[in-house]
This record gives sequence, structure tokens and C-alpha cells, in this order.
Amino acid sequence: MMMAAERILPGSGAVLVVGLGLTGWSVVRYLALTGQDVVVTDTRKKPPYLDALLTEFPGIPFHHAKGEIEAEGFATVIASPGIAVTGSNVIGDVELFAREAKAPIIAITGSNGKSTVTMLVQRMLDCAGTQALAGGNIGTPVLDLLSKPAPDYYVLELSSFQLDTTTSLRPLAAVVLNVSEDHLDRYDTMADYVSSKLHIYHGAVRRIINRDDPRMRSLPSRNGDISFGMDEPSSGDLGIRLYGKERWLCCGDNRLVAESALSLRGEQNI
Ligand code: UMA
Repeated sequence: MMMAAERILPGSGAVLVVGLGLTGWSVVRYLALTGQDVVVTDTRKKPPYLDALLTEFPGIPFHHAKGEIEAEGFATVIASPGIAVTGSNVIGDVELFAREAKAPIIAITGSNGKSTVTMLVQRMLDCAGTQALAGGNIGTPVLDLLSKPAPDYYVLELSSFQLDTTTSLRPLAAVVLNVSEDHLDRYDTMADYVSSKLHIYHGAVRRIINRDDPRMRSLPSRNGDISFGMDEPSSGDLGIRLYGKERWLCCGDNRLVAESALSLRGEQNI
């Protein structure tokens, strides 16, 4: 959906922040710190952070967009994930984050299980003695992570909406866990939704690929890819091997952990 028609500030060179939920509020605070000229709009008359905006930044104008939003005339438009705005000047909070992040990013998307995997990866990195900060669709807006000292890794859960407005992400590792029909009110076709998810692999140093998903299996392979699946893995890939009656998670021929030692049960958790 292209939002168009309601001109907010004709000819303004300011940054337009669309949406004043969790994301929009983190964007406002981030931009205010950098001293930029900001205008905020939302189709909701009283979005969640309106009182906070009026109290903390009384100088920043808020426009209730009753009709559609005219994004032209603004140097940059920063759209929240919950609202579809298109245009060559439209980016999202993850794009701002990617331009500034000073630590490698592990990027996780998928229709199901992405919050669990994000939390697990963050915990694994912490347990391995490195410091990792998690954020994104999981609930902490990515820009809020920048207010803390840079960790060793960022672990980001990214929705298709966030990926749609991001071009500068160059993750150290990226994964599309799975894709099933979802958010088809925002995408014309399933192919559009899948292509939005696959965007996470663009510029990724290492792609982690679900070989059990036919849509992922058909991706042209690239040097350094690692695949995972429920069958026996080739060298360097991840999968399941049977030793006696016991299933083991393996990397190639190497046993990593027995299924019985996992505290999270269920095939999806394996
Ligand atoms: N909205 C309007 N008008 C506007 C702006 C938003 O009606 O002008 C509506 C949206 O349609 C939506 C709601 O307000 O129903 C919230 O949208 P938002 O973009 O303001 O959301 P935030 O509060 O910023 O939260 C967003 C993510 N929400 C969405 O993508 C809808 C949160 O993911 C995320 O945790 C947060 O940013 C921090 O990154 C939630 C979610 O439901 C958990 N995600 C979807 C999912 O997991 O399936 C994608």
C-alpha cells in the first residue's frame, strides 16, 4: 500500500517519523540526540507514545494523519514496521541501526520460532563468554541497543516489515528459519512475502539455510553456506544422526549433543 495524499509540511526538509509506537518513539529519541529536525505522524489519534513526545520533546510537531500520508518533500521518512509506506526516501529503524552498529550482527527471521532462536543465540553467546545484545521484533527496538556500550555481537530478530525498509544490513550470519503463510494482508503474493524474508541474506557473510524448506533449498548455493535439516548432514552442515537408538544433533560426522540432553522438547526446538 502506498500512503499518499496528505501533505504534512509542504517542502519540509525534516525527517518524517511515521508511527509513534515502540519503534517510532525509539527513532524520535535517536534523532533528537543527533539534533535533527523531526516531524512525527501517526494514523492513530492518540498513539502509545504521544504523551511522552509532548512531555519530553514539546518542540517536535505531531500530526494525526486522518487520510493517507504524503511522504514527498521530506529528505527521509522513517516508517514503523506496522504501517506500509513506500517511496525511495523511506527507510526503517533497522536501516539506521545497520548504518551505525559497531559490532557484528546475527540476523534471524522466519515465520515461526524467531524469538526463541534469538533468545537462545543470545544466551549461547553469553555462555560462551562473549557479550551479546538482542533486539528487534523480539521487543527491544534496535536503536535502543545503541545507547549501550557496543557488545561483541548483536542478535536481531527481524520481521519481513523491518527487512523491507533495510538495505545496509551486512550480517555476519543470517537465517530464515522457515516460511509459512503469514501477513498476506501486507503482501500481494506469497512470493513477495518470501522474497522479503530472503532479503536478510543480502550481503550476509554466512547464510544459514533450512534445507527442509523447498523454497530455501532452491536458492543458488554460495560458498560458506551452512544448512540445517532433520536428515543426516553433509560435512560442515547440521542435522540429525542416529547412534544406536539415540538421535544426536551433528555437524557433519561430529556429534554435538544428544536429543535427550536438550531441555527444550519438540521437533521444532531440535
Ligand atoms: N499503526 C497505525 N498507524 C500508524 C502506525 C501504526 O495504525 O501510523 C498500527 C499498526 O498497524 C500496528 C500497531 O499500530 O497494528 C503497532 O505498529 P507499530 O509499527 O507502531 O509497532 P511498534 O509498537 O513500533 O512495534 C514494532 C513491532 N510491531 C509490528 O511490527 C506490528 C513489534 O513487533 C516489535 O517488537 C517492535 O516494533 C520493536 O522492534 C510485534 C509484532 O507483532 C511483536 N510483530 C509482527 C510479528 O511478529 O508477526 C511483525
